[in-house]
Amino acid sequence: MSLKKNDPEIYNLIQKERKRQAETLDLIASENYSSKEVMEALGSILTNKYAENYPGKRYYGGCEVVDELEEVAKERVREAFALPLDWHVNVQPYSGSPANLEVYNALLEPGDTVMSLDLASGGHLTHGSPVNFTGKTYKFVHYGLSPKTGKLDYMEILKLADKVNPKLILCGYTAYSREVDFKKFREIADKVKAIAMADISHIAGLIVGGAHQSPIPFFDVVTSTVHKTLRGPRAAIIMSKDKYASAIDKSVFPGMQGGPHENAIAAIAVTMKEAKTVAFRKYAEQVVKNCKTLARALQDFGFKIVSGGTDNHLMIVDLTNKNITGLEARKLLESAGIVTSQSPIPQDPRKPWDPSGVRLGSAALTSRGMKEKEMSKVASWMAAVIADHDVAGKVRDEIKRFTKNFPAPGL
Ligand code: DSN
Repeated sequence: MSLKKNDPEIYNLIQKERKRQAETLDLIASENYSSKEVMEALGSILTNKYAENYPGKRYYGGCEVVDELEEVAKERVREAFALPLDWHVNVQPYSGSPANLEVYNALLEPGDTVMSLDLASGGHLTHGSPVNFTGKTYKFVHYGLSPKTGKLDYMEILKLADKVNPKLILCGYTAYSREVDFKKFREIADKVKAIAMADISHIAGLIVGGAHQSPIPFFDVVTSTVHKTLRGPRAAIIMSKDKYASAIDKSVFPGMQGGPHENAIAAIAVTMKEAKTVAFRKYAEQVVKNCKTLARALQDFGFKIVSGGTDNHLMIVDLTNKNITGLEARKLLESAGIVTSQSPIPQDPRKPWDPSGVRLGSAALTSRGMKEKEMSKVASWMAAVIADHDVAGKVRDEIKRFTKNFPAPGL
């Protein structure tokens, strides 16, 4: 009895994807390689269990084991993020988008004003994009990045907050490469009496690993996915001050979700244990070192990096001086075995599907054991392919050989 024997079509597709992951360089800033242990929990018999509601008050029998499991997962999140005693954890959100919706649903009324960074400047669809449910339901007012520096301009954010008087200010980004001053956000939120919410999906692993400041001492509610720099399963968590706990729990269940995915919750628990190790602290530090090295090496090849560099695991490469669009670059690089995502640059004159930049991240390559030397090599491959499209095939072969020396965890 095996997938290989009983469903070779799906088995073969998984093998094909495994090979693709092994033989390419993953520079997608939101991706990573989970450990075998995380995947073992995710693929376990826990997938069979229904457990609507929370430990101790489920609607189903037979929940004594998953009750214990969910408490362990919550406790490990508390430890990993060093949560104060008056903070609450919910580990049931299916992923980052539901987690954000669940917080809005708990703390806002439709039509309430919320401030966030716009998607094109590095926000997220669920941060009030007009095409998203959040943008249609709440009155999102977007702050941008300084056109001069490509960085957050806290004075401008304060001015806007004073003007629009938001009920909630959201700080959290999918494409912002600089350290965030969470204390400043707290001060702005206090001035206008807004709830301060952070979506740390991208930088959560850096925070737990000590390579980025944490918003928790300053904020009221924090959401995060677990699968980016944290290297966990595709799932999410909500951490909040106790005074919001009941509204948030009710919003998750029964407000917006049914039965929690206990297999994913087990994998969250495994992730949090891994994230507490010394090895993970070293990993987080190396992610940042690698990203800085990659940015500098690309700059040496004449690439423009939005904001002039990076403090975290990602960067946006502005391709306007390279005579290639973001989509074209993504496809060209992919043909050479370098996998990225196209990305808008601040105030991008081009459309989101084919914007002016690509986003790069160092989290996945660092999980494969690559260091500064390898980042310089990656930059030189990228520069060679963008300068001369005809070398893509040769680079593809070199990368296939190169990746053999850096086996990805879990593959
Ligand atoms: N789509 C994710 C990213 O790539 O950043 C965020 O959810």
